[in-house]
Amino acid sequence: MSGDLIFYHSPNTRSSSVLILLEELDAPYTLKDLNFKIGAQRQPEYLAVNPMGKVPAIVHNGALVTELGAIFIYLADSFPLKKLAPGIGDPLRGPFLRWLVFYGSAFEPAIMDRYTKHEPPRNMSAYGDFDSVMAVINDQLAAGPYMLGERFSVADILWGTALRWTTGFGLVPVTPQIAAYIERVGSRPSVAWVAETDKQLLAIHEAAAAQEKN
Ligand SMILES: N[C@@H](CCC(=O)N[C@@H](CS)C(=O)NCC(=O)O)C(=O)O
Repeated sequence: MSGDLIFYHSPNTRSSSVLILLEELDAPYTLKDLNFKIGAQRQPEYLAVNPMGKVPAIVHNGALVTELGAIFIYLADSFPLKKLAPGIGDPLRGPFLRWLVFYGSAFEPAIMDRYTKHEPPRNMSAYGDFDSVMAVINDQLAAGPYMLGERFSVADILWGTALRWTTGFGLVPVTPQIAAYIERVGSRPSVAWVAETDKQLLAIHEAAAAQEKN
C-alpha cells in the first residue's frame, strides 16, 4: 500500500523507533518534527491531530494511528516488501502480535511502576508485576536471537530500542541476553542513521528554544 503518509516525530523519544521502522520498511513519508523544548506537542495544531499530545503518531491516507504497537503492526502490514513481519496465515503471526501488544499492555505500565516505585496487586494487575514481565522477556531473548526466534522482524526494532532506553535510564536490569540483544539490534545501519538524524534535529530544537528565550 502506498499513499500519503505523515509521521509526527520528536527526536530521542519513543517516536525514534518509528523512524527506524520507516527506514527499514523503505516507506515513503513526510516527517513533521515537533520541538518539545518549546512545547509544540501541546499546541492546538498538534492536539487537533493527536489529542493525547504524544508522539509517535502517523496519518496515512487521512486516518490517524497512534500507539507504538498499532503503528508497528499497521506499517509492517502496509509496506510488506521487505518481509519484516509474518503475515496472516504465517505460524509466527500470533507470536508477532503477542509481542507487539505485550509492549504497550505489560512492559510500558511495568516500567512506569518501577519508575514511580508502585507495587500493583499482582492478581488484580493485567500484567502481574515488573518482575514477571521482565522474566518473560528475558526467557524469550535467551531462546533468541530475536523475539521470534531465528527470524528478525519489526518487533525487534520496537523491543531493541525500548530495552536500550529503559536500561539506559536504569529502569530495566541489564542481563547478558538483554545486553546482547540491544547490541544485535543496535548494529543495524538504520539505527545509526536515526541517531544522527535525531542529533541534528535536537540541535535545531535547542537553537529555536534559545532564540525563543531571548
Ligand atoms: N502510548 C504512547 C506513548 C507515547 C509517549 O509516551 N510519547 C512521549 C515521548 S517518549 C511523548 O510524546 N511525550 C510528550 C508529552 O507528554 O509532553 C505510544 O505507545 O506511542
